[in-house]
Amino acid sequence: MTERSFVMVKPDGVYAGLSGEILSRIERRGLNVIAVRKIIMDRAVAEEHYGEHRERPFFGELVDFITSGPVFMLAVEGEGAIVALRTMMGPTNPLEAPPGTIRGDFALEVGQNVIHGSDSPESGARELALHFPELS
Ligand code: D4T
Repeated sequence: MTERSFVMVKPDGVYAGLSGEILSRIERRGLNVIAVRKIIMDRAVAEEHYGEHRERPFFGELVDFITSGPVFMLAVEGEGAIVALRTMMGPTNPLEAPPGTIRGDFALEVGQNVIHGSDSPESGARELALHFPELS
């Protein structure tokens, strides 16, 4: 089934110069990148994006981190895009991520794990409406 995902290279990944590498991996997988934007995310938008984690102890640090520098945001579409991207990213904790995955190749810490990708079609729709409203 054709799905849409919101993907974001986080500030650590942008700082490390990984935006092009990650865009390239997504394109070479055969997924369709339908929009891109590089911005520093507003704090209010970041709090909305991570709303499900509002009560978690790491919420403040998470929002501080994601607004600490530019992020490279992508709207991605394709067959099974959600699962395809999640498997390319690897698990949230990079120490559990196998080599060949983005986190397994480029990250070590859960708090600086280089990339975000929507975890379900519903999250994809919510996150794309938040960050790429022009696609709605
Ligand atoms: P994102 O949303 O960034 O793609 O991450 P995941 O979907 O893989 O993981 P998540 O929603 O469980 O976590 C969101 C974000 O919070 C950071 N985090 C997470 C953290 O700093 N400490 C923690 O203990 C956890 C669980 C990492 C990703």
